[in-house]
Amino acid sequence: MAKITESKLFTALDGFEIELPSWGFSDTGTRFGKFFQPAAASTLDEKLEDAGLCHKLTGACPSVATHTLWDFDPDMNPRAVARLAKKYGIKLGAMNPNVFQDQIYKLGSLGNPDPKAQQQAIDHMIDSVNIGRAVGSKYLSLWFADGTNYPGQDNLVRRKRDFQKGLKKVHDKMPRSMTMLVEYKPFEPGFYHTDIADWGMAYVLAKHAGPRAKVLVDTGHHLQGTNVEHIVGFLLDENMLGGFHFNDRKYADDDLTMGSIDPYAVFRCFNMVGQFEFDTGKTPKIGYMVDQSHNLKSKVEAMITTVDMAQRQFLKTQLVDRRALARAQKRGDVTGAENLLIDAYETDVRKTLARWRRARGLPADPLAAYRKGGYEQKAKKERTAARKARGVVQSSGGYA
Ligand SMILES: [Mn+2]
Repeated sequence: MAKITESKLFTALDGFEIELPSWGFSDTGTRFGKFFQPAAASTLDEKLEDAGLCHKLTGACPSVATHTLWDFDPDMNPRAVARLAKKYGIKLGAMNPNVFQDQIYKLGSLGNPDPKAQQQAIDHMIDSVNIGRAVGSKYLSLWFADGTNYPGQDNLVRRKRDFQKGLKKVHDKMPRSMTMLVEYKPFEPGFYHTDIADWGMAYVLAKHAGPRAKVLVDTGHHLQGTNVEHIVGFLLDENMLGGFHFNDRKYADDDLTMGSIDPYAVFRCFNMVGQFEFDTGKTPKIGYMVDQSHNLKSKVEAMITTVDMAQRQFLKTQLVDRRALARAQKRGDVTGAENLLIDAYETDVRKTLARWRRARGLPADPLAAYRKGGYEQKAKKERTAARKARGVVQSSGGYA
C-alpha cells in the first residue's frame, strides 16, 4: 500500500466532486409503467431542493445537471433558475437537450431522413447552449436516441454525415468555456443500429464537431463484458475523455445505483484516472456525473448512497502504490501487480471518509443523517399537499 498521509487523502477528497442529475429526483419508470413516490420531486424547485440537500449532507455534489425541456420553462428567465439553485446551495451543471421525445423524432433527430426534424434538433441544442451560457454551465451533454430497427430502414452512412454536420453547427455556437460531450450506446431504443453505437464513433463525431467536443462514457452503455476502464484510459491518453455518466447495471442500461452490482468496476475506472495523473503529472478535466433512475429506492437515499460509493472508490484509488506497481509490471510480476490493486481496493476507507466529513463540518454518515432528519416524511407530506393544491395527481418531469 502506498504511504500516504491522511491530510493528502483529505486534499484529494476536497477536490472530488460528482454531479447529480435533476431527473434522478423525479418519478421515472420502466418500459412497463411508472410507480410514484409521494416524496419524489415534481417541480424544478423540488429537484433543486433535493440536490441541494444531497450536497449539504455529503459536501461532494455541488452541481446539478438539467434536461432542458424537463427543467426550463420557456417563460422563465434561465438566470432565475440559476438563482433558485444558489438558494439551495448548488449551481447548475451540464445542459442536456431533449432531442428524443417529440413526435417529430420518431425516426431520429440529427439522423432523421426529414431535414425539418434535423433542424428542430439543431435549434433546440442551440437553445440549450444559450441557456447554458446564461446560467454559467460548462457542459453541453448530448445523448441521442437515434437509431433504426430494421436493416434497410435508412441509409446509415447518410445519417453519419448528417450527424457530423449537425454537431458541427451546434459546436460552432458554443462559448469557449463550454465543452460538448458526445454520449454513445450500443442499442436501445434502436434495436438494429444506433447512430452513435460506441466510443469510437463518438470519438470520430467529436473530432469532426470541433476542438471542444469530447466523449462521454456512460458506464451502463456497453455490451456485456466490455472493458470500460480500458476505454477510459485510451480516451484519456488521446485527451478525448470529457466525462462520465455513472450508474450500474446487471443486464442492459439498467440505471441502477453506482457500484451496487460491481463496486470494483467503479474502482477500476477511477484507478485509470489516478494512473494517468501519476504517469503524466497532469489532472485531466473530467466531468464526473451520475445518470441514474431510481424506481424502487427513495430518490434522495439512492443519491446519497451514490455519492458515498463514489467517494469511497475514489479514495481507495489514492492508496494504490503506483511506484511499486510500475516495478511489478516491469519485472512481469503479474500476481504482485494485481495484488497492489487489490490491497488498495480491499482497504476499508469508511473511517477516513467519516473523519474527513467531520473535519469539514459534515455528518459522518450522511445517509443516517438524512434518515434521522425526517426529510423524507416532510417532503412526502408537503409535496403531496402541493400537488393537490396545483391539481396535479401524478408527478411529471422524467422519462417513461
Ligand atoms: Mn447517460
